[in-house]
Amino acid sequence: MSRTALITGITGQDGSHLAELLLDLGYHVVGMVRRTSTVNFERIAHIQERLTLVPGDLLDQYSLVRVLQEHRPAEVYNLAAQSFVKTSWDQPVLTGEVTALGVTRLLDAIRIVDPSIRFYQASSSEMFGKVQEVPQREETPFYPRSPYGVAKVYGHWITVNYRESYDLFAASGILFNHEGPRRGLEFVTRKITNGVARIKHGLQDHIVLGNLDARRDWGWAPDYVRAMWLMLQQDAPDDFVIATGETHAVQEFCEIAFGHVGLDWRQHVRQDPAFMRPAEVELLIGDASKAKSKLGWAPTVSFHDLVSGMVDADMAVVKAANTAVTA
Ligand code: NAP
Ligand code: F7E
Repeated sequence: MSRTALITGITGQDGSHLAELLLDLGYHVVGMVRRTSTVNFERIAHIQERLTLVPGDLLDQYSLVRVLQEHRPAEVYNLAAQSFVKTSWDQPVLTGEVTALGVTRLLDAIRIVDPSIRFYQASSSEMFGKVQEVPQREETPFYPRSPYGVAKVYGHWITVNYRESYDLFAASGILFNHEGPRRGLEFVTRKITNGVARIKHGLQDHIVLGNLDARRDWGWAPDYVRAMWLMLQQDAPDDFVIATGETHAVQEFCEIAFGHVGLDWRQHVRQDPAFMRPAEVELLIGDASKAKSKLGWAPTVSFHDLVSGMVDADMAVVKAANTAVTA
């Protein structure tokens, strides 16, 4: 019989990639989805028939207990979160409830229903915030710079605490930014590549961004979900940094993205303080040596190919939508 894995946040970028990977590996994949007034299954539509989708919410403790009791997963991947950093200043309490306390609700449900479940927590490089060391590794002290970052620090430490208190197999992946064509349109990479495609197709003239100097360690999302799975296949639970080891400024992303379709970014990018953050994370660059040596993990896509691949994907999406409208 195939192993059952539960994914929270299956409708998100990472959830959809992880579901594909686990299906390929022969898992029975259960995805927890929250109630919405319109269906938002775009990222999993192509695999929906192979998934078991069940209702539940990280805000609702009993729904988590019920999902575990009914579906008896061997592995739980907690990817659900209020994940947009900028929104975490507008909704700090909700961010704390979902992104921080939601982890405790799920861990406690596991402790009660079946403590042999293997648990993955989606921790984040945003925990490093105002970085205390360059590059950042598992031992680098945290200094979060947003309510989101603070919530992720809580989620990370409650995962460590449940591992040490109850001997749970609870692993925390400290993942640096990872992107792809399924990235939400509000994040800077997709905002740029979608904007490039729309400008190239004559649908708009420019995009408006915030801080162009911020530097991130951007990787390819499918590589990163593979690391999540690897963490739960080890003999013992542990924490791992997952990153490319390269850092690039938002401006460099713009240069490559616009340049890829023959445009000069300086003619199409404007800045507005509305997109600046009350406190910024200026520099992130990760050291994934531990993941390389213990998990055998390495990134497969270069920064240039990541950017150009996202532009190509958005060019195709905009072209298809444009053709449908004008047909
Ligand atoms: P995403 O695209 O924003 O997806 C977030 C998911 O969480 C969505 O499926 C969303 O459901 C779900 N969700 C939100 N609130 C919920 C609630 N109260 N109960 C149940 N589900 C809820 O995020 P992502 O980029 O895939 O990231 C996955 C995880 O990794 C997140 O925890 C994120 O914070 C973390 N992370 C991401 C990165 C990155 O670069 N992508 C890096 C480090 C860590 P709806 O579709 O209904 O909104
Ligand atoms: O911002 C700057 C912005 O929103 C990246 C999440 O997945 O990765 C993500 O968080 C940088 C920041 O991602 C705009 O100020 C400039 O410095 O794409 P982002 P993020 O905040 O790094 C981490 C690892 C996570 O865990 C999160 O869940 O780009 N920036 N101009 C802009 N950012 C946005 N969104 N929009 C702009 O117009």
